[in-house]
Amino acid sequence: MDVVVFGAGSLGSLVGGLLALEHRVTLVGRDPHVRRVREAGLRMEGAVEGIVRPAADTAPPPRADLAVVTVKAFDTDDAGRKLAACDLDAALSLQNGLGNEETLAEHLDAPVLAGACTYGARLLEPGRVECTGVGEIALGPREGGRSALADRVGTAFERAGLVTVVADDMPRRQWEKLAVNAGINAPTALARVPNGALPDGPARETMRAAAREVARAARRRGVDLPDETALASVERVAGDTARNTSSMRRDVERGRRTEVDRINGVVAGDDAPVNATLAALVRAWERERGLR
Ligand code: KPL
Repeated sequence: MDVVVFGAGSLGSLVGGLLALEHRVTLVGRDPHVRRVREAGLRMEGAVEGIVRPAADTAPPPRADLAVVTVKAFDTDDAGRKLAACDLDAALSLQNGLGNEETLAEHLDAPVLAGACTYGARLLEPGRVECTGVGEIALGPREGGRSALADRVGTAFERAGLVTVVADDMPRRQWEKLAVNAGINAPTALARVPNGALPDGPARETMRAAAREVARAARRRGVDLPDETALASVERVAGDTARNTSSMRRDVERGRRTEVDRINGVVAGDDAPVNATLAALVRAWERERGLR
């Protein structure tokens, strides 16, 4: 399969590197990372080890069977515009937050699958990515149900050794992941603590309340996500990724814009005071630094 991975950050590089074990992959990202990958290959370390030599560029190739989109949520529109120039059979979003598939579908003629990824990744330096945790990739039609395309993409991912579930309930899974990200990302970014500081620390109730509000917002939209499922999930992930720096904390520490609009911001207007407060605080930080 010819795969273009659009967004060679930490997760995109890891997923692209793993796919390159079996498929023809082009990583699209920024220099100096893509230049280094082109010149010396991509070194994977940690839970997965090896060097692979995918193609690497700053723009997508003219054609691919599949585009895997891994850019930050606020760059999805731009990714869709750039990928529109590429002749694609399908696209898959492996991004944080809700609404990315719809944004991509506005630009692409190809069907867009939804995905949720729990692999942990860290870019160590240009050309080097660390796998900080082997997770799982769930993928399927964005409206739920099954499709031959999702089965085909799932098989291609499995052939490359990625732990993959082809799911018929992607909307529910995405809301559950939203509950996890809403509970973990902004609190760890604001307090500058690792994920594991939340479950037994002073921000435990903030984490739980944010996840509970997301579950309630999901149910209002007809998605069956009980409070208990969202709470169990946010506590499990915070524990499983205890030593991790959340992606939002990393963005804040690097002085970069965050994905708060597509995470806490999605439910902030939904009678969700904890998410509204978290979103307002992170947005205030972004505004102060001229990032929005
Ligand atoms: O997805 C994550 C993120 O940081 O964006 C979690 C699951 C919270 C792991 O850090």
